[in-house]
Amino acid sequence: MKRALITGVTGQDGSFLAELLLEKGYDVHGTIRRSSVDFRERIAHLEGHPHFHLHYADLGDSMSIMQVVSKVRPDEIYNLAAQSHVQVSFDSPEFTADVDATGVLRILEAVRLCGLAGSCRIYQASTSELYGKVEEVPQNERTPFHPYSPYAVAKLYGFWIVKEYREAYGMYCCSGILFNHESERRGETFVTRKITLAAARIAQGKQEKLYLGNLSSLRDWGYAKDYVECMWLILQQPEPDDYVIATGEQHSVREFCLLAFRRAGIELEFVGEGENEKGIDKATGRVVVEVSPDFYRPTDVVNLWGDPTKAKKELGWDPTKKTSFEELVNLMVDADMAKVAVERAGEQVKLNLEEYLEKGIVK
Ligand code: NAP
Ligand code: F7E
Repeated sequence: MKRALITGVTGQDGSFLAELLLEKGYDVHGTIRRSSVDFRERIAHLEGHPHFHLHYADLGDSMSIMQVVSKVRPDEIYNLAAQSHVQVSFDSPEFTADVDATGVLRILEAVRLCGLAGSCRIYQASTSELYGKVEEVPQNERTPFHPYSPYAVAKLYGFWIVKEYREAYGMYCCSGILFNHESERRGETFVTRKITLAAARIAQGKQEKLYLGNLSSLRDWGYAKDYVECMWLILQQPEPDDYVIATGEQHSVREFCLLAFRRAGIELEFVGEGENEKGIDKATGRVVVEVSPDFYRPTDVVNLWGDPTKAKKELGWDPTKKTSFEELVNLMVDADMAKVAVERAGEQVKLNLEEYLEKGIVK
């Protein structure tokens, strides 16, 4: 039985990857961090599985990394742990550098010091943000990098140190340069999930308006569950290498909004420009989307579009046979419509109970 270690198992990708590896018969070990509130909802359904194990470790703490690597002695490590929010990286640049850059080095050194350099394969979660202020469109493995945020600069170090250890020590370590991938498990402050949750809340009368930043920003958005398959495929190749993983399609934030609100039952029309642009509910004339400069970034990446030709040819991974853009938007909105409906039902039960208690119907 192969042993895999996933750092960042509580995240969107970590949870999907853990499911995939368990299905493939792996013994799966994941790292978690201590927190004052226990927030592990993405992996709650896996806890108790006989081949799913959790260990405390922090990418900022070499000793904890050494400890978990020496204890698990994994055949494969998937390094997904990161401060992954680009906007937050402007507010916490040093923490982001420590975790997203030096953290990668800590993993590589732990593997070497534990004598696993010849046996343990390592996947590093690299990112399309490396292309940043893009130098060509679409972007492939040969496109020059131009990182454009503290997050991207930290991830650039991660990318290069992985390449360095591959060349210097012959280690099997690879980067997946993944373009944006989303899901019903996406963090609520990333733009796609922020939109699907707001569309569901507005449609069910629980929110008035959605405030967004740059509506014209372009992304190549795929489905996270499809993308974790590539992480595994990348580590199964005869030779270690780096791969772009993308759909090969590009859409704007505005387009994402239009589809999401439509799925929630609201037909939108955008009018105006720049900070004055508004999304109007065509049926009622009500403004439901507005622009707020609070969500503008000091430097923003606005033109990401991946070319997945190499992954298609060498990994046999074909994005045209995977979840389409519209299917992705729909599945995210459907999940949030259900989540909001459950929340509303819960609130109603609470109101009823309060009323019954007040009237003495229940004691
Ligand atoms: P995510 O949902 O934000 O998950 C990040 C994970 O990292 C969480 O489990 C988090 O733990 C953990 N983590 C954060 N800081 C840590 C630290 N100091 N030590 C240990 N663990 C730490 O991110 P994701 O979307 O799944 O992305 C996974 C990886 O792929 C990240 O490295 C991200 O940068 C990269 N990436 C993502 C995308 C994308 O579109 N999703 C694209 C390209 C690359 P807590 O739950 O305790 O916070
Ligand atoms: O922003 C614009 C924003 O935060 C996408 C991470 O997983 O993917 C993710 O990073 C775009 C940007 O993702 C809002 O300015 C407009 O241009 O959803 P996002 P991201 O920055 O692309 C990459 C590949 C990663 O590696 C990262 O880990 O949308 N945008 N209005 C907004 N973005 C947010 N968050 N909120 C807004 O209100």
